[in-house]
Amino acid sequence: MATAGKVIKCKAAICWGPKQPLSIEEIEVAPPKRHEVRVKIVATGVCRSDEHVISGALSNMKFPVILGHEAAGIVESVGEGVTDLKPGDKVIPLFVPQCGECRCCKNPDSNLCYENDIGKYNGVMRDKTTRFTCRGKPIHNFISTSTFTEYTVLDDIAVAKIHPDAPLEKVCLIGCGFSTGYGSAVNTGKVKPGSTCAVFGLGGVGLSVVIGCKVAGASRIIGIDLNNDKFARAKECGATECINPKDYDAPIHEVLAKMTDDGVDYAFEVIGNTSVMTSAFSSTHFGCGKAVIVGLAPSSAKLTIDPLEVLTGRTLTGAVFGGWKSKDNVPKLVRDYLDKKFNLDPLITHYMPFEKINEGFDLLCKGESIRTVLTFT
Ligand code: CND
Ligand code: ZN
Repeated sequence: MATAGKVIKCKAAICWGPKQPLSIEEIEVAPPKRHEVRVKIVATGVCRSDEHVISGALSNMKFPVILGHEAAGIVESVGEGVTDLKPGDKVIPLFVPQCGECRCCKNPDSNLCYENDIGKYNGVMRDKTTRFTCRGKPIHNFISTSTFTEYTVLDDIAVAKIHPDAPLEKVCLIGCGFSTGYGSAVNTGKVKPGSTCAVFGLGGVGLSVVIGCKVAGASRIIGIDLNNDKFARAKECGATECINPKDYDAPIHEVLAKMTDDGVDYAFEVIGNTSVMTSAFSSTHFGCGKAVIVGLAPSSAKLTIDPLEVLTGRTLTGAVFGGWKSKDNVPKLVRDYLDKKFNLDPLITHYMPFEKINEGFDLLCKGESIRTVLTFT
């Protein structure tokens, strides 16, 4: 490519600090260094985790930063030492990288590579620097990805090559929302056929949990949300019934206990609210219930649980990116999508040009969208 080895000027959405709209600006993107890849982003989704930074809920974030972590694109150029990717390859950035060498990567039961930047938010590449500048200032990276830009640079452990037939404006959801929810049910929860599941929060990630519970053969999937507008789509994805906590005087775990002969087999918290996490745990059946935390709570939040509920045989667990070892499994998930094993259409409510990114976040905050996919023209 004519741009290889050169600085690229392009559009990006800069988050200069919390509680202000993203600003579309021209940035410079340096060429990839050793074991790095420069990618042209084609489509990127608007996820609640990005909004947590904009709202200030994640307090240890470094600014300015280019957010965005759910995307798909095409390799523009590769740095030295990159063996598995070449210009023109279709790829998905990985917000949980897979180095293949750390203790977690070597453990078949874990997917949380040591090279991840979730919670630490150092905002840099593996070599501790960034490839972005804007108005002469360096701009931080976001969780190994930064996809709210026409071009980004990724460490090669944070990129998966996908099938050349994959429609990028759909499979971008495999970069976060779909895989996180679906994997939370099939990997982390290990939902069994015939079981009863409760899914708290029916946004893009929650609906993907519902899809996972259905694929795993759950016989009852109860969707819970404060917004009744989310129910029709949840049923389309496989929820067998939906309830709104506002319609009951009793606490929601008591309502669920009545509905399910003393509690559900699996409960998923897909909101990021610690009091809902407590209720989700209390909603599970003694002796065998399992609660899975999927939602990302504000930085300083603490979770309260009754130890007797643990003692009596309930399990509390959680995972990022649905427990998938990312580089190994993202290409397989894309193939499963192409083989029609699941449908991403019910998760996408809006397409918009990238410049309308703030509108995409407004829709999410008003509860009017599931996923908005932003595209570069
Ligand atoms: P989104 O905001 O679209 O969905 C949340 C849903 O919860 C909405 O439908 C709300 O109406 C509903 N809701 C809010 N409060 C309550 C409440 N008290 N009781 C019942 N329902 C409520 O978010 P999303 O689906 O994009 O993301 C969901 C969470 O998952 C969020 O915290 C996000 O940061 C997190 C997440 C985690 C991971 C991971 O790797 N574990 C990856 N991506 C996102
Ligand atoms: Zn690793």
